[in-house]
Amino acid sequence: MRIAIRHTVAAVGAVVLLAGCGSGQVEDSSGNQGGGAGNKKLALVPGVQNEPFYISMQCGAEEEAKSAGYTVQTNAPAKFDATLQEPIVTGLAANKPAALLIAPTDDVAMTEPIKQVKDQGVVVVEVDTALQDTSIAVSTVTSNNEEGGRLAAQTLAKLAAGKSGTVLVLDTIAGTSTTNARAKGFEDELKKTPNLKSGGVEFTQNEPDQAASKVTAALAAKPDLIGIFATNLNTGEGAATGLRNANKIGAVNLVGFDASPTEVEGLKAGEFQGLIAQDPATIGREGVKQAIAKLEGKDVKRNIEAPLVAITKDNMSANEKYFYKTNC
Ligand code: T6T
Repeated sequence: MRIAIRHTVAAVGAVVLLAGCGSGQVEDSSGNQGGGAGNKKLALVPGVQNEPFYISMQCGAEEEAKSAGYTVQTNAPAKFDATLQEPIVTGLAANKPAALLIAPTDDVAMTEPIKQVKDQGVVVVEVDTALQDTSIAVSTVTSNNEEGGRLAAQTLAKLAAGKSGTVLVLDTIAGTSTTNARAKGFEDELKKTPNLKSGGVEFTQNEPDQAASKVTAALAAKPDLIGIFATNLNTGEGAATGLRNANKIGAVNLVGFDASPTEVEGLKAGEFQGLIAQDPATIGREGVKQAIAKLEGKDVKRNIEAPLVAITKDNMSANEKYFYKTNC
């Protein structure tokens, strides 16, 4: 079920500012957006707190901002949940940043709050996830998530080496643009491997416990389960727990997304057979670059693709630079 959010805060401020310039963007005397050339504050609103993917993104963003003379204030919801992310976004009105870098937790429900901030003159850049409405952000920096799903299907096909069986996709939440695209890319690519049958897509709400229970249920319902694709970090870590609890480590191949310390340890230990790692620091860095370019009246790239890499035990050491951080 999709989340409905009420949008009340900041509406008054938005009307006043809109009346001032008519375009929905506040401009300083030089014609730049972002509420004046003196404002060097950037806000980063990730999808969830204390998670290595977003910590690595924050590190990249802070590094880039510092070298350009800007600061980044990061504030993330306690859970990957639009009802918790929305008040953080509307609360920005009290201490307006020049630009907002945001990973929207829902591709529809977060539209209105983000639009309200944009209407107050704040430059919006999407980092990682995106809204369905492409008219709000000036730039979107993300991995090619469909391609990541296709890479996961190819990895599982290789691991199956011609053996037949069912493959399950564990996605996070309907409305998370990135993981939904990964599931789609995976399912499309899987059709090219007739020995592997799709066991469908199940949602975990981004909760490791739910991922573990989905694995337990799938092992009981699908005796020919041969592989699992977990579309993100929490889902992958939970799926590994499910396989461990059932003594099925290695018997069912697990390909995860992301490269958290726990996932990397899991790959070393044989709990995962593959990981599709992203480059969150580059996403943060590029997001800041595009925000500053817009603020300073320079050219902005509307869409930027960050690198992805398929990591297995064999090529782990060559890909250490993709492992996510827990601090900068
Ligand atoms: O996989 C990343 C991110 O790309 C996705 O949008 C949400 O989940 C993560 O943050 C990992 O937990």
